[in-house]
Amino acid sequence: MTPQHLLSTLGVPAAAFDAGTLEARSPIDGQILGRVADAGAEAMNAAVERAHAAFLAWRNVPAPRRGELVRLFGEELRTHKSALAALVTLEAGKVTSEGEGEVQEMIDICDFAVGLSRQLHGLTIASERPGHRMMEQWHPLGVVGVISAFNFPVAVWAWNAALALVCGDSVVWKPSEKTPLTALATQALFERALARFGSDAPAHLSQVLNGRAATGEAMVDHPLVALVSATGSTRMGRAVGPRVAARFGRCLLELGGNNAIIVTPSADLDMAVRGILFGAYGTAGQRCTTTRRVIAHTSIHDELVTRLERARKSLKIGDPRESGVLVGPLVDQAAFDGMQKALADARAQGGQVAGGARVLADAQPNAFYVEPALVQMPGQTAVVCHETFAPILYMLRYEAFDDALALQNAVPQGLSSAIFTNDLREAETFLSARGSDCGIANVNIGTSGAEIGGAFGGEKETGGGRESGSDSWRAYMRRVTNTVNYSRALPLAQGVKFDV
Ligand code: UN1
Repeated sequence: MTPQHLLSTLGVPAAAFDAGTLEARSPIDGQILGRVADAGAEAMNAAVERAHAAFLAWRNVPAPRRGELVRLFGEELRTHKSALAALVTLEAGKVTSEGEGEVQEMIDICDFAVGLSRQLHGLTIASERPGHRMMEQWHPLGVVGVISAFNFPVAVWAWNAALALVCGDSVVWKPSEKTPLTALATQALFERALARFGSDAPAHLSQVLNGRAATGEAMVDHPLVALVSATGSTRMGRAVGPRVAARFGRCLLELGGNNAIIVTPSADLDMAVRGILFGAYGTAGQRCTTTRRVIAHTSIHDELVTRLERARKSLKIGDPRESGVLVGPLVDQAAFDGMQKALADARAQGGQVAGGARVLADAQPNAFYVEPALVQMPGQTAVVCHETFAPILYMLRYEAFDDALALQNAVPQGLSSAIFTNDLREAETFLSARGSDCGIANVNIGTSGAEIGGAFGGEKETGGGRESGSDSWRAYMRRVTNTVNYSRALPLAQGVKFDV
């Protein structure tokens, strides 16, 4: 199906993607898929004001009823899963099953949010004063601004929007400049759900504004945006975080990762090899959870390298729509240049590089396909500590388990981590307070491909935010502590006397 056909199947009017200064290109072949308008700061400011008006009405709609809207949206996603997934593949270059997995992740978070819409619980708290009761309530927060990245062009928005909507917030979305069309399609599906929902949903409950930096900056700076939830590079987070803090807004940051897998002597190597391959080379190394480092015990290091090398060379690279292809293209030339620079740095820092070359350049001169790279490093040098958004796996060795833990934690990022071991002591130590310092720590599975039920995010330069499952919803609400006095006296707390 052509991109135009997919977009119209998904309900996007042609006028939305056939004019404008932002070009959407397919990483598959460099073809222009469509052109969209760059909204700009003024349009963003107006959208935030409309969103705030929507919030003022939506916060009064009972939460379970708000959940009904998200349920209807989940139905639209189920109906149009393959079309939206195909568009994700075209615009982000993901292989078909990963495109479908991404839409499934949206459906999953909708289901989660529907249940949550009846569970936005607060606590009751024992008061120290007689005849008093304390409790806390969670109330809608306001306008939630979402900044998303090209690599999960729709699922990460859905994590935020599904929760925000049941929490009683309105949503304004600034998608990646590289993936404006999947955003328009998602919005069109949301509007279908809105049309079926009924008149108690206010206009402008969820809006999408494509654009360049100025569009996003206006959102970041707008005092009516109560929460900015931003996914992307640490560089982007460093720009966004302080600006939101300067106006005392809330930020939820999900930034870079530098995720490692420790492989110990007792590990099931067949499983470890599979986990590492998907983690390192799946999505062409373009997930924030991608496995970027393996820390292998000296006794199994060489065997692991041999097995990984054999498997790496057999991975089918190419058009992500073709069956059997596991590694699609890099998103653009800048990603390719970044990868080549990292490999040159790795060589200069003593690394032994296998793979990494551009392939299919004759057939696809405007696209960037690469052989995934495996790099044996003499130690955790500067390039290993840096997140390069490409399929490069650095191999490191360790002798003592504590050294493996130290290496795992000695990078600036703290998103995901894993250990392959059959030794209970090692596994539990890895998960303990003195183990992995990441937001995600796994045993005998890889670093990527998290389910939506858990809280997703990480520490240090990853930004500290938590999205998706568990109690991440609390970031989208404001907490109010209530003390109710049902006695006839007015005692003060802490025994303070103020008798008049
Ligand atoms: C991201 O790369 O920004 O855990 C999100 C995973 C996916 C989400 C990744 N569920 O790999």
